[in-house]
Amino acid sequence: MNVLEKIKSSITYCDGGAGTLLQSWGLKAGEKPEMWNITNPDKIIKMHRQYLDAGAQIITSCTFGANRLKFDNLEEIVSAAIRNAKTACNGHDAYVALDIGPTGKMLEPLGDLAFEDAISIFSETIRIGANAGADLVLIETMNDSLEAKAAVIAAKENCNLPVFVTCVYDETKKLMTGADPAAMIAMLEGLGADAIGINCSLGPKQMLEIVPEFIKNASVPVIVNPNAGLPRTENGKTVFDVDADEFADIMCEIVKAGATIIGGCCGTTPEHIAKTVEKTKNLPFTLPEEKNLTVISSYTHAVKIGDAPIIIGKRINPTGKKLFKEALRRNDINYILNEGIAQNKKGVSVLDVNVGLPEINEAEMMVNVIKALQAVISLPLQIDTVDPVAMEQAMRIYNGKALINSVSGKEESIKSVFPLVKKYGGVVIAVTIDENGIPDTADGRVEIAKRIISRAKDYGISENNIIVDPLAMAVSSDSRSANVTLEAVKTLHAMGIKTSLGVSNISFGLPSRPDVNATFYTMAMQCGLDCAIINPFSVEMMKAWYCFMALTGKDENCADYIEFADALSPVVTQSTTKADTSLDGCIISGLKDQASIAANELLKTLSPLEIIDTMIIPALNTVGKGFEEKKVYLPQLLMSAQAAKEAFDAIKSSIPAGGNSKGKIVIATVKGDVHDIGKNIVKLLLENYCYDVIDLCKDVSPEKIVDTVKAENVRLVGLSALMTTTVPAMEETIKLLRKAAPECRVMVGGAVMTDEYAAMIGADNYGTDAMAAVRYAEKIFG
Ligand code: B12
Repeated sequence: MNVLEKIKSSITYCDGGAGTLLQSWGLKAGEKPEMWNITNPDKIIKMHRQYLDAGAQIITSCTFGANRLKFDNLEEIVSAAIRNAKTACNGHDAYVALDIGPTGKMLEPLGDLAFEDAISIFSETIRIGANAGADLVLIETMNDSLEAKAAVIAAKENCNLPVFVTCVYDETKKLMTGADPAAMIAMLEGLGADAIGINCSLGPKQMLEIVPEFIKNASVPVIVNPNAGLPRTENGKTVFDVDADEFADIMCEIVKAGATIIGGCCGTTPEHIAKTVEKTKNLPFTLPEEKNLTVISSYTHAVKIGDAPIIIGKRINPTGKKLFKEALRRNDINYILNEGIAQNKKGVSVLDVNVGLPEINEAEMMVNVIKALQAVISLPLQIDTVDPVAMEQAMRIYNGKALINSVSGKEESIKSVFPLVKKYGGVVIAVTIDENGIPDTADGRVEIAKRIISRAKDYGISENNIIVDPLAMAVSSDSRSANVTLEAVKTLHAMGIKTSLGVSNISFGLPSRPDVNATFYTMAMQCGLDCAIINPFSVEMMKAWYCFMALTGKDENCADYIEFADALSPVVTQSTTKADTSLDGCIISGLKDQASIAANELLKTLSPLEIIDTMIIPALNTVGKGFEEKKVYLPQLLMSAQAAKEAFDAIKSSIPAGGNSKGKIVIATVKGDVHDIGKNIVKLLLENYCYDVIDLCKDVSPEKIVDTVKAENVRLVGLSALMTTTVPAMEETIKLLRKAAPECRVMVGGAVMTDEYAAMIGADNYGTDAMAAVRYAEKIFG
């Protein structure tokens, strides 16, 4: 039986954590366990055997961190790891999973690792592991959806092994970079993962609460590998509190909730697995049902198509737009971002992205626009192009499961689009046109739709991943045209096939087009239309949509309609398409270039400090609050921080440089902390007051600070920390400074700091803001 047959026939047991066992056999803190595949193979084999004896049927190779960024001898390590696991399996009916953990670097735009480089890093490990004889690839502990996507693509491109993927969710049921389970399931099932689930970070009790989200959305078997409880620190050591018995009891509940592939992660031992096997083995085995959902996703959430009509914003498209075309020629991505942000504010669910212009490189532009949009907007995108190269590159880089516009009934189109949909996942809009043109009857269009769907199945793409666009044609040139389209929508809807329309074609050549469009839109929704590509700045169209939602009972208590109607003041109905370009607006939206322009503009009327205090800091506070409330995601937080930095840089150049130095001051954001905006303001002000500032930047080790203080004979140090978790690093730095340079004074600051904290960790002074740093420096240097 291969592993895919196995997971579909009974509960399948994975192994548990490696760390606890290996440490008890001599693995030192900081030593890389992967090396033990070569230096201590007997112990690695012994660990695997203990798990196999406990009942594990899938054991994971000791290759979690095995990638070329961390090891020069990758080939040797990975082959040895698979060999050790296979040796351990002798005499056991078990499978070896090639374990793939995160690269350890953040992907762009959050970090500096390019998406294709991530794919290449994973590919190398996967090729070696597959050649060495692994039975499956287990991609685990992923906390970023884009990195998970890179790993799955690498697996699919480099081997034919089954691919299992588990990610790390926090207690708010989201990945670090924002994705919820439904979004991850949509993307990973689209990419062809064979089993999907959760591991690490949480204990079984917390995971039990997430399992229903998986069962509700997944069609493939669900994996649950919890830690032995929530990790906590005791005397500098990480400890886990859930013992084998309690663990196994909760795992019973997890199996009852629908998970069928189970094991453990950090802190779990062979005993945890043995107890789990013993207590769960006689429980009923039920696989998740095939969901047949039509669902797309972004890097934060999934959008299900079919419940209520969905608006696809159509304004990122150069057709008939002079300014847009010029922006594309100028490579003005900000113009496009503004269109996206403004449509997002209007409440669309998906953004159409079309950047096709004969004179530009569409594929390159498409990729850049998708990256830029996904850095600041969390809506799913519709990739709208007829260029197969642009389509493939966009689908590859897209963080989620995209909507694709479009495939037609022409064989040429089918042959170029469907292999991409099969490989990358996606929901594709099928337009009812073929080699013979557009049929002028509803039946003719439905026939093409059926043929496209049947051809999709030949490629292994299911009907739920196809949305049919039966095409709206100008009613001014054929008075039957609206009826034909509506009839086709109705028939397709009755067949359970999802539909979409580009609505505004219908009014071509007529006066007062928005009224015609809106009426047609309402009629189409009444026939069951699922999606429409519309201009969300058309008040008529939005009225049609809000009214329809209210009238069909899809808007509870008509609340959305009332809010919409209230906002329809004469000013709003001017349908301005401008995003907010005030400085705080730019920072909140994460628009870097515009933040810089806005800051320069403000300098004409405000002082640099006024801008910092009344614009930059409040905007960052708004974003920070949104982040805390999980309304803003890490990528957006990062873009806001970059926008603040741009504004800050603009202001900096207009502050006059100080005179002769009054003294030397070292400043740094402490180890483990990368927040440096506040520290930079402190630096700016100190320099402004004629101090010679040695800026050690961020994430600075205590040793480096001490060395600099000694080498430069410095009398004052300013330390910044913004996280509760980095206050200990500040304390450590102060301790070292006291020993090495007792005469040196230390002032501290940063959002988490308070007077009490500062006293507790032995600082000489606490400053609430940058001015306080200057005042203290004046005191020290006289
Ligand atoms: C921007 C930002 C980021 C940016 C940082 C970019 C950069 N280059 O700095 C990015 C996106 C990278 C980021 C990442 C993370 N962040 Co952050 N981030 C923020 C945010 C929104 C604003 C911080 C800021 O710049 N404020 C504006 C500046 C001007 O204020 P300030 O630093 O306090 O400085 C002023 C004073 O304190 C003082 N001061 C500062 N230093 C010093 C030093 C001295 C000597 C003196 C006298 C005075 C002084 O003067 C300054 C001017 O008046 C805050 C939320 C918030 N509103 O504070 C969260 C926040 C700090 N981040 C947080 C978290 C959790 C994270 C992440 C862990 C997220 C994640 N899950 O990965 C990572 C951490 C990465 C790391 N290892 O450090 C949490 C911290 C929670 C906590 N209490 O521990 C916060 C509070 C958000 C939240 N509520 O959850 N973040």
